[in-house]
Amino acid sequence: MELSSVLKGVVYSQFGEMGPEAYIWFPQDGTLDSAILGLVSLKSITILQGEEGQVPEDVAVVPFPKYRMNSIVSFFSLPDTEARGGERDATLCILFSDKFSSIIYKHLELFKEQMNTISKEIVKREMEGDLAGSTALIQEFHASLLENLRSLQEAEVEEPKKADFKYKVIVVGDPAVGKTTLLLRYVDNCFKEIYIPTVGVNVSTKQVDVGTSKGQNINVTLNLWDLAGQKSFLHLRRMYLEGANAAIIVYDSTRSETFQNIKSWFEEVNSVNPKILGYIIGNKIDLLKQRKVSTKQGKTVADDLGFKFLETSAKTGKNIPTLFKDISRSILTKYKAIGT
Ligand code: G3D
Ligand code: MG
Repeated sequence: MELSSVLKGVVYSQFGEMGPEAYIWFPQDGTLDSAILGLVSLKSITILQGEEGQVPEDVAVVPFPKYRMNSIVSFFSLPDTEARGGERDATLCILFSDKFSSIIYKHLELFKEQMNTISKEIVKREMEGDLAGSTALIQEFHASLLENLRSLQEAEVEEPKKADFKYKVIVVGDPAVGKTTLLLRYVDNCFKEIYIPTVGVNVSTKQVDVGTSKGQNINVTLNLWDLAGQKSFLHLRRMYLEGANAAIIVYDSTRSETFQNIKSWFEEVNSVNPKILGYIIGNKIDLLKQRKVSTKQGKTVADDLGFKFLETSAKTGKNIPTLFKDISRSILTKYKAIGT
């Protein structure tokens, strides 16, 4: 696979006199045209300034659906004696094809570290007024990202496990509860994600070794369906839900309204796919102090609906392997008898 189809570019933007502008970018072959560059700088810097003037510590994942791209943005400030507060906002943005969003989620920490290093280097160059130095830096960063992706890809294609059974698992829930993070951070081969634009769905795969039965090792492949973007669920309901072997309904344990909406998600799923094997997942349990929904409340609702219940953190990975293992085992028990 051409890795340039995965990596779309690197853009360094500043909040200049005229507002956000792309300052240095790579590649320079015209694939990043002025419309894309304008949008990238505007959106990344606007997000930065949405945080009440605080520079967010972390990086953010920012989608550009119009260009079928997804990005990681890291924020930093440039010393500027003429600017208010003596600082100017800047962002560094890595653009990926959104077919490969799982690369972002799976390797977020790695990219984050590299972006922090590069932005520090940019600040140094800027203080010296070394524009050529910053330009070379962005270009080198782009090249090193390609190199990085190559090694990640090589590491992933080794030893594909033999999958004995394949199943479709759908994930639903309110926006921002952590569906995509939960699925993509623990995906097996992030170079193999499939995007179905007509439905606005990302399908990633997860292979689960469920142990041995009658002396034979059994592997299960889960095709995990995740809604991309904010497309209206109503329009794609049937295609999304049909043929699913299991459904995961996710809520955010720090936001009660996402918990209250479980019932309506359940009804959506149930209307097309009654008696489906289902899970209610209370996510973000790493945010101890912000918790609004108790384990007991979650369990009670799941019991009422006849779904299984687990609490997870897509951030720390807590209970995610357990979830996938349990889904695989339960699906096997439910469907194996009637073939696949
Ligand atoms: P969605 O696909 O359900 O819309 P996302 O949700 O996976 O895009 O996640 C929304 C935000 O919640 C993301 O933060 C993500 O990092 C964060 N998140 C997801 N799961 C967890 C978790 O278990 N713990 C914590 N602390 N955060 C989580 P950003 O800031 O990128 O929007
Ligand atoms: Mg999502």
